[in-house]
Amino acid sequence: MKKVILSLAVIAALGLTSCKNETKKVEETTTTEVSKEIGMTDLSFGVRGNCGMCKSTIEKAANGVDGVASANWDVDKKKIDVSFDDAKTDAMSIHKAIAASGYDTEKVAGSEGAYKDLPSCCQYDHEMTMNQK
Ligand SMILES: [Cu+2]
Repeated sequence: MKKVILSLAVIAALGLTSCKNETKKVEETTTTEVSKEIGMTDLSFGVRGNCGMCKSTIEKAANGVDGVASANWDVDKKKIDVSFDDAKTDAMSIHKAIAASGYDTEKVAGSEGAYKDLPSCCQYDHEMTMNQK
């Protein structure tokens, strides 16, 4: 009798596990569908800058654009990775926002006024190569 109860318990446990797995699969599918609906676009482009302070200024400028979900500027490569909702904004708006904060991008030259207001350590060389490997 004990054996029967034990095997019933095992079956119940297996049943629960498979239920959990199914639930997880459903959740994953839903998440994928949602992100497709939102239509996130990933973009990388060159942005000049020197240091960690530049990084926070550049990323703050990019994140300030409505529709930008994430922004990560690479200090060594002089390049930014942005993820944005293309229903809300476009690449050029992000270029312009970064340029307005004083930083050169591949497409838009940085605002000279904002550049002059940057801390001296952040006043990068305008000849700097962007998108370094
Ligand atoms: Cu800096």
